[in-house]
Amino acid sequence: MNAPVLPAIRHSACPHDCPSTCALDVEVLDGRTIGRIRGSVDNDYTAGVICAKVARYSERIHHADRLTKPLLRTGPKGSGQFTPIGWDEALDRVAEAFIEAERRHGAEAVWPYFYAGTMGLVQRDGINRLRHVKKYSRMFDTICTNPAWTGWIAGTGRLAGPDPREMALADCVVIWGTNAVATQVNVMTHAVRARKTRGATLVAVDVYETETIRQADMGLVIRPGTDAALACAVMHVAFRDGYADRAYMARYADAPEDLEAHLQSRSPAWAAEITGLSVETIEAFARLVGTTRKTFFRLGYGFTRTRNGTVSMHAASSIATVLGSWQYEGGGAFHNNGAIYRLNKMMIEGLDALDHGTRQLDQSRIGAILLGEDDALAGGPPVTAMLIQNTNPVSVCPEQDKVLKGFAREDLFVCVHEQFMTDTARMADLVLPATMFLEHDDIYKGGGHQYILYGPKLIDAPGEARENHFVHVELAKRLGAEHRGFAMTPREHVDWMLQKSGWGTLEALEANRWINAQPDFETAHFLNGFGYPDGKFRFRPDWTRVKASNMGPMGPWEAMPALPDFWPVIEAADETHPFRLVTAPARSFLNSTFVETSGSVKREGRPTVKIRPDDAARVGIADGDPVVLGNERGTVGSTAEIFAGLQPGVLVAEGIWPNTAHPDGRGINTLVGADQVAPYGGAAFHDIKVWIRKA
Ligand SMILES: Nc1nc2c(c(=O)[nH]1)N[C@H]1C(S)=C(S)[C@@H](COP(=O)(O)OP(=O)(O)OC[C@H]3O[C@@H](n4cnc5c(=O)[nH]c(N)nc54)[C@H](O)[C@@H]3O)O[C@H]1N2
Ligand SMILES: Nc1nc2c(c(=O)[nH]1)N[C@H]1C(S)=C(S)[C@@H](COP(=O)(O)OP(=O)(O)OC[C@H]3O[C@@H](n4cnc5c(=O)[nH]c(N)nc54)[C@H](O)[C@@H]3O)O[C@H]1N2
Ligand code: SF4
Ligand SMILES: [Mo]
Repeated sequence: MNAPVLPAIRHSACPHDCPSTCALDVEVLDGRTIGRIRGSVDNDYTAGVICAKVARYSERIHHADRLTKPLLRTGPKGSGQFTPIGWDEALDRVAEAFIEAERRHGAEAVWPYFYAGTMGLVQRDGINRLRHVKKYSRMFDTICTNPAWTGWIAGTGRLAGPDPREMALADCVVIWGTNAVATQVNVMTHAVRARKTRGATLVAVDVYETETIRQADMGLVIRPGTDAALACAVMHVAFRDGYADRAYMARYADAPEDLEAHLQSRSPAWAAEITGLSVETIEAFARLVGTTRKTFFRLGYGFTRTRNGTVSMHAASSIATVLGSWQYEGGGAFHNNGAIYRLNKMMIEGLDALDHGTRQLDQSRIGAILLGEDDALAGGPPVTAMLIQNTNPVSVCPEQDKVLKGFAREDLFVCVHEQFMTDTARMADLVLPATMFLEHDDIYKGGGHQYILYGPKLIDAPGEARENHFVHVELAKRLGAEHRGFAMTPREHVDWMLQKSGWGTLEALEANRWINAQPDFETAHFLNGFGYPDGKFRFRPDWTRVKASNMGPMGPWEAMPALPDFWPVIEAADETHPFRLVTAPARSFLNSTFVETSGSVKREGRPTVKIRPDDAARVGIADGDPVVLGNERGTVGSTAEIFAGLQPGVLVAEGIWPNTAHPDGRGINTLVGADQVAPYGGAAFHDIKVWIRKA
């Protein structure tokens, strides 16, 4: 009998937009085919665990619907009628369109538009090199992280924190505003380890009964956008009952006396009114964290996707300072490790060519921008030509009705470089086929951990799919854009960046599989001081100076509370819109990715909206009924799912389904507003007032 041929196991990193950035072991079956993907057991953050959707990645990478040829539109925009053309002709056409746009309106009429469909730094951010050299319009990336990061930095002064692996050493883990089971499974690995080995208590705070809430020992289901009220009440109890660490605050905080005085009126009874929790629940939560030194607050993005989200993040992180939790191993708060890597992106992004005078356009307001709304264009010319990579704005951006109208403009040229025929690609004039991560070289860094990882090309791409870097280089040639970075391969870029950043060489990274960038304990726990000149945590942040970019403060920033507080600027329900809608992530999708794989679609079923039995009865809706949701921005068709784990008046729609999966062809983002979250922008995806009725 012949011994079975074992597949080669090769190492990589997950490229998707997920805080976990898992270290992967990939079964390579031959030069074109992969088998199973597993989480690396050797990497102590991944710890052998990855999500199901990436484990079955062969379904996505070997999908019959992969784009394999450049496609030129032959029918009306959005018709889906295309004809295959050669790469040279396709690139020539893009270059011609860009040159024509520049000739008519100036370089700022061209708007390269991208996001984090791949988190690889070369393939994701290389588009900026073309942008900067050509002085095209810049993109202010507001769709995901701004409210969360600004709120975090407001207090701590630095986007970093205690080693996330320390969750396993905590006696209480508070998973706040993130559905970790669905969106970053490794948080659960470390939190559950703390429960198993130390008897730690797991708390989860969300707005519906998620799988994370179900796995927690204490699940707090609150009204959307009310987290700061809960945080304030917890701190009120801490001061009232002697859990507050006054000695710690005297050394490490700016205004503890002001905070204590301010919180006098922020009692559990006050917070109960706002959050919908009972006074007993709030007291119990406050007592638990107040009496557990090693409490680790793992703060997610979900609770910041509201108009008061920045304030909520700051308030929640303030608890760890009032309690002095930062001092203990296994204690403190963590959100993201963006600040620890200090990577030199000069060559990848062409930062030496960056002209700060070029205008910046708000990613989230692409609808208003394409429709030429004056304030959205920042005083510049209309946008008449775009290259889009790694993002699907027609599906994922707010004010979808405007986005669709904008993309339908006859005088707009759009080239979409994609892996699949997404909602956005369907609206394009030209579609270019893109590689997937196992088909090109790139480097990745963890947001939710502290590793830098390399993902080499392991197999050949199907058909004529080409990597993003290839498109940047070929367009640069045709557009006369000169920069050293266009003459380098992705591997050369990675090596250059690592060396210039003091992280060694690519060769060393490949040999060691990852770089552990974890700062020492004192730094990580802010024991050498928080990231402000005086080393003190800010209870009273200067909201005009907590900068996420070089944009000035925006939104209703002047009305932001000076100290942690519930800020009632959320889109409150009213008579015509009696419900508040949250558009949470689906476990088997990743934003609008994986909506094409049958395994994911089978698990998710169809677009649904969760509604409480009493609410449903009141508006005459039964389980499985077709329904319509609406507000002044538009209407969306869905299916009702009766679900008890919500506060009254709250609806939850999971997943960004393709527009075509909804009964009337309009996606959930039709209902979402694009007004800027104060003070540095952001999209309030979980802060929407709506009405609902039976279709
Ligand atoms: N399976 C899966 N994984 C993903 C993604 C996905 O779409 N699917 N998306 C990826 C991306 S791009 C990101 S940025 C991360 C984001 O991951 P998370 O940090 O988890 O953030 P969200 O996905 O926005 O929302 C998480 C939870 O916040 C809850 N939430 C909404 N409003 C409130 C509120 O006001 N208060 C509280 N306490 N909770 C609230 C939602 O109900 C949801 O359960 O996940 C990544 N991972
Ligand atoms: N209603 C609602 N809307 C949301 C959210 C929500 O919670 N609710 N979450 C928001 C958040 S947090 C985010 S980050 C955004 C994310 O929104 P997007 O940035 O649009 O992310 P994806 O939907 O995953 O789309 C990424 C696309 O990039 C493509 N892609 C992947 N790798 C490559 C590559 O190497 N090259 C090229 N050319 N293409 C590639 C994929 O095929 C995919 O179509 O969505 C936001 N939209
Ligand atoms: S958990 Fe996140 S990083 Fe890990 S494999 Fe899944 S999508 Fe990728
Ligand atoms: Mo995101």
